[in-house]
Amino acid sequence: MSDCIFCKIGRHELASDIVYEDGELVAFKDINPVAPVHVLLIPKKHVSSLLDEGAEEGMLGRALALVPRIARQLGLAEKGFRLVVNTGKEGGQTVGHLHFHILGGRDMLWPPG
Ligand code: DGP
Repeated sequence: MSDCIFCKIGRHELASDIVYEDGELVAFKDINPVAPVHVLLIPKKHVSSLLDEGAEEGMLGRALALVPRIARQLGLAEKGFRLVVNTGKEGGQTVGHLHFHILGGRDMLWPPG
């Protein structure tokens, strides 16, 4: 999707603070952080959400397996972190490109708002 902001970040057409990148996935700091550490992990390929048929098992598995590595890199391994995938309108998704929020650096509340 040529006009998708996260596709543009993945193609380096839009500036972002990248903390991890490989051929398939990229993680960058959220522009509007809600925790001291707030990073978004995305596939470079356009996948609109977890409900998209393009959200295939292999990519999802690799993304999930990468989360602890990124969490350690960000200093979140000792105290823990939260992983969130807002999905669809009622799920609170505002950007139509699959993204995993990695949140840490403070105590998280439950239930979430
Ligand atoms: P969600 O509500 O789950 O769709 O989260 C979208 C997140 O994306 C939100 O926390 C703000 C972040 N975001 C939106 N636009 C940009 C951008 O251009 N750059 C970066 N780094 N983050 C963005």
